[in-house]
Amino acid sequence: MTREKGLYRVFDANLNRAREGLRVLEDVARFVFDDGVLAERVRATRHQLVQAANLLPGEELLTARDVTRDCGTTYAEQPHQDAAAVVAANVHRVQEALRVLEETARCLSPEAVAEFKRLRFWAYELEREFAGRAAIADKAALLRGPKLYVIVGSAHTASRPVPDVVAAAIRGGAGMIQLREKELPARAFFELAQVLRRLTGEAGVPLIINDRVDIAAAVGADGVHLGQEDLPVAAARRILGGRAIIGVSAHSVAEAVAAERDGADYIGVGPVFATPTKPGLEPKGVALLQDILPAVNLPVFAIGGITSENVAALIAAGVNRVAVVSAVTGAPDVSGSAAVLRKMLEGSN
Ligand code: TZP
Ligand code: MG
Repeated sequence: MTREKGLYRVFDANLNRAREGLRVLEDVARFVFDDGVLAERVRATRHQLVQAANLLPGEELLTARDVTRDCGTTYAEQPHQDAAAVVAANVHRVQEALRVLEETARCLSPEAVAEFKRLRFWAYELEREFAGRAAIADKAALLRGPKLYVIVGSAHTASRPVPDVVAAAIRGGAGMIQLREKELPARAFFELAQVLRRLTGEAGVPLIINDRVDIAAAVGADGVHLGQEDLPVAAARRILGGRAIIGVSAHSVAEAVAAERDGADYIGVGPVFATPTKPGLEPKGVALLQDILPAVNLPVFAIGGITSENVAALIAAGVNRVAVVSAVTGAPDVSGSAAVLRKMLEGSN
C-alpha cells in the first residue's frame, strides 16, 4: 500500500511538471513568438493531459500529495540565457514528465498509458516546432545587427581568391556576407559556397546566397537574396523554411511594400549611385531610400556605387545599412576598407 502511494506521488509530481512545462510553452508561444495558433495547440494538449490523468482515481492522487515530506524540493535551478533556453528546458521537462507518467500509469491505470505515450510523441514534434520558432526569433535579432553587408563574387575580387577576400572583409567588420556568382556553373558555385559556409559559420557571420535557393539549401546557408525576376519569397520559403533569411531587391516603394507583405526579412534598394559592377542601370538616388525607409518595417540596405567617399551623404539622409561589392572586395586593402565603412556606419543610428 505504501509503495503504491509512492507511485501516486510520482504520478502526481509528474502531472504537475508536465502541466507547468506546457503552460510555460503556451506563454512563450503567445508572448514571445506572438503565435496564437501555436499557443492554442499547446493549451489543447494541456487539457488532453488532464483528461488522461482523470482516468486515475483523483482522491488517491490528492491523498498521496505530501509536499512537506518531499525530499527533492531544494535542488538548484540553472539560469536560462534566452527564450530558446526557456523553450529547450521546458520542452524536455514535458517529455521527461510524460515518460514518467506513462511508466507509472502502467501500474496505476493501464488505460491511460497509450494516451501519455501519444502525448510524449507529440511533445517531440513540439520540440522541433518550438526550436524553429526560437530560431526565427533569433533571426530578427540577427538582422538588427549588420550594418555593412559585403557582396562577393569571383568577378569582382581583383583576381584574389574569394575565401581570402571574405575572410578579410569579416576581419574588417562585415556583418553579413553574400555570395553572388552570375557566371559560375552550379558545381563550382556550390563548392565555393561550401567553403564560405565553413568560414562564415566559424566567424558567426550570416551567409546569404544570391539567386540560387537550391545552393543556399544545399550548403545550409543562412538565407538567399532574390531579385524581382527570381523565385517569389513564398516559394523560397517553402524550400528553405521559416528560419532562412530572405532578402529582396526593391526599386520602388511599391516593390518594397510588396516584399515586406510577401515575408521578406530585409530589402536591398538601389542602385543608389551609378556603378560599373552592375552597369546600364539608372541610379535611383538617395530620395528613393528616403521614401522607402518610412514605408516598411524591415532592415533596408542601400546598394550601388557606395564608397567611403559618399556614405556620409547616405548616413545624413537617414540610411544606416549599406551593401557593397567593389568598395570592399575590389579594394587593395579589403579589411581596411571594410573597417572604414563599418566605423562610419556604426556612428550612425
Ligand atoms: N544591385 C544593385 S547595384 C549592385 C547590385 C548587385 C552592384 C553593387 O556593386 P558596387 O560595386 O557596390 O557598386
Ligand atoms: Mg537575382
